[in-house]
Amino acid sequence: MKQFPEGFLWGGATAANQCEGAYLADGKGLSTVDVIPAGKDRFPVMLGELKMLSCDEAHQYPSHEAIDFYHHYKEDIALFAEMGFKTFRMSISWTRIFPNGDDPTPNEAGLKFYDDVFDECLKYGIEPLVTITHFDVPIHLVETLGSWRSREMIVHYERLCEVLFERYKNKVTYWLTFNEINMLLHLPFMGAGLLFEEGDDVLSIKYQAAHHQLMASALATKIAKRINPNFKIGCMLAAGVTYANTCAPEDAFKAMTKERESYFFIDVQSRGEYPNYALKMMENEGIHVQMEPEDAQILKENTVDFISFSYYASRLTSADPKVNATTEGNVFASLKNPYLKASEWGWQIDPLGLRTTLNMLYDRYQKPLFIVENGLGAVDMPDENGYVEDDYRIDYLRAHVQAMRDAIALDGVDLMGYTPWGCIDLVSASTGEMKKRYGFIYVDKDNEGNGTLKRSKKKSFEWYKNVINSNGTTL
Ligand code: BGP
Repeated sequence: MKQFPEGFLWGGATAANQCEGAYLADGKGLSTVDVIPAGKDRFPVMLGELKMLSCDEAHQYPSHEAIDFYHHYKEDIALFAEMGFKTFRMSISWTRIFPNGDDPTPNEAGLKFYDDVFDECLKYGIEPLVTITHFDVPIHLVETLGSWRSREMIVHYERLCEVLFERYKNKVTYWLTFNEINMLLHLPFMGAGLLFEEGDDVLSIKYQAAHHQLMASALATKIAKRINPNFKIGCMLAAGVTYANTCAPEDAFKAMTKERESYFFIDVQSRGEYPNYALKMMENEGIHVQMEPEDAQILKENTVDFISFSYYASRLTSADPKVNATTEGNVFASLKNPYLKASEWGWQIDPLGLRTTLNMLYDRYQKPLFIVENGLGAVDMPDENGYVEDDYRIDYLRAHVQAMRDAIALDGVDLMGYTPWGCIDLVSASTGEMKKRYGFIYVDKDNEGNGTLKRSKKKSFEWYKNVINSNGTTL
C-alpha cells in the first residue's frame, strides 16, 4: 500500500497564548486570551456574555505563565528535533508585535523573540508553520473598536501581516491566517473578541465579524504574495464530520446544514465567494452584513493555497428538537454516539470520522489538506521521574494516523502534513487548565501554578519518533 508521500510534514502544534507565558514581558500588551479566566466564568467569558477586560490576578490565569515556552523554547525545540519533527506549528502573539494593536511602530523585542524561535527551528531543519492569530485580539482594539465588529480591524490586521511577512520572508513559508475561523460562531469572544450588550443582534454581529475576518484573510493572502510569491497561505477550520442521528431524511438534511455552518468559511476562503446557501440563510434569518463594493473581487482574487483543519471528534445531530434538547454541552454540541467511546471530556473518538472528513474536504475543494491539530486530551499520571505510560494517547494517535494513511492510499486524498495538538503539554483552551494534556513531553506544572516546569518524555515520545522516522510505516 502506498504510504505517506516523501516530504510529508510530520510535526506538532502549539499556540502562543497556551504555551509562551511571559504575558507582559518585553513590552507585550494585553490580549483577549490573557483575560479569560479558568474556572466557572470561563465559558460565559468565551461566549462574550461576561465583560472581563481587566487582568485581575485574583483570578487564576494559568496561561500567564503557562509552560514558559518564552524562556524554554531552545530546550523544547531540541526535544521536537529529537522526535524528528519536520515542521512546528506555532502562533504569533499579536500584542508582542503591536502591544495595543494600533501602535505607530512594532515592538522590536517581540519581533526578535520570533526571529530567535524561527532560527532555532531552522537550525534543526524544522519548517515553521505560523498561525498569524490564534484566539488573540489586542484588548485595546476590543475597547476602542469592539474588535472584529469593526471594519477598521482589517487595517490593523493587514499591518500586522505586512510586518510579519517582511520580517520573516526568508524564514517562514507556511502561514495560517486565523485559527479555527468558524470558532467565532461558537465562542465569539474567544474567536473574535466579541462582547455583547442587551439587545444586540447577535447573529448579525457574528456574521459581520466573520465577513471582516474573511476580508482580512484574503487581504493577508494578497500582501503575502506580493512580499514573497513562494509563501503558502492556508485557512484553518475546526472540522469534524456531523452524522445524522437516524436515517430519517430530516436528520440527514439537518446534518448537512450543520456541516455548512463550517463550510461557509472555507467556501469563501477557498472558492472565493459567498455560497448561495449562506446568502439565502442570511436573508431568511434577517442577518445584515455590510459589504463594500470591492469586497467580492478581493475575495475572488485572493483564495488560499491549502486547507488546514483541526480534528478531535465527530458530531451527531438530530432534526428533532426534543432529541437535541438533551445534547451535552461542549464547544461543539453533539448527541452521544452509541458506537463511539469518548475522552474524559466527552469528545467522541472517531478515527474513521477523520478519514470521512478528509474525503469530504478534498472532494469539495480539491486543494492540499493539512491536519494541524488532532489528539487526545487526558489526565496524565507521571511517576517520580515525570515518565507517563500514555498508551491511551498512543492508541488514539495510531488509529488516526492509520485513518490518514487510508485516506491517502485508498481514497487519493492529497495530505501535506500532520501536526498533533499540544506536542508539549500546555494550557487547555476550553478549560484554561493544565490538567487536560496532549503532549509527547510532560511539563511539571499543575492547575494552581505549582511545579518546576521540568520537561520529561512520555512513552508516546518514542512512539511518535518511530512513526516519523519510518514516515508512517511503523505505527
Ligand atoms: C482547539 C484550539 C486549540 C486547542 C484545542 C484543544 O479548538 O485551536 O487552541 O486548545 O482545541 O482544545 P482543549 O485545549 O480545550 O482541549
